[in-house]
Amino acid sequence: MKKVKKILVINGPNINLLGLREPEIYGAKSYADLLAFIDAVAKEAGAEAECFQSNSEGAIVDKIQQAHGKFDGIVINPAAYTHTSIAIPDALKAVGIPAVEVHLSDISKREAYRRISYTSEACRATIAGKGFEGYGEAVRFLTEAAR
Ligand code: CA2
Repeated sequence: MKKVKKILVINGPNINLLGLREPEIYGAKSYADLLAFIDAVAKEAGAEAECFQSNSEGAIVDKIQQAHGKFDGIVINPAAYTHTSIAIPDALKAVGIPAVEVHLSDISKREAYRRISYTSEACRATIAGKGFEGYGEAVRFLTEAAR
């Protein structure tokens, strides 16, 4: 029997407010819609997704550390911490779990300060500008990678 792959999906600051403002950048759907989307994609891929959101960098680092030995892959949208945090990529490298970075918007085509990602060097791939579908691609990629 195939083992169900366990994928941890981490979202950073303000992602819980999706849909409230800037729908032209982040879409009109809510964080609850995102959770339902990820759950459906994971089930279809033969995986189980656990979603975690925090506005705190330290809590995200703690969650990555606790994932060691428990998850087959990590999907991470560090939100604004993408462009500032060194602790998050350090934690990803430390646990060694295959990770994929996701952004709803195309950060390469926005403000100059969003074009730098410290997270990307700790990830196998970065998917940006595809909205919710980016999370779907990341979950499928990691589920396949873990087989
Ligand atoms: O495009 C992405 O997914 C981002 O990671 C989203 C972050 C932003 O800081 C990154 O540069 C790119 C912002 C998260 C959500 O921001 C909201 C803003 C207004 C209303 C609701 C959410």
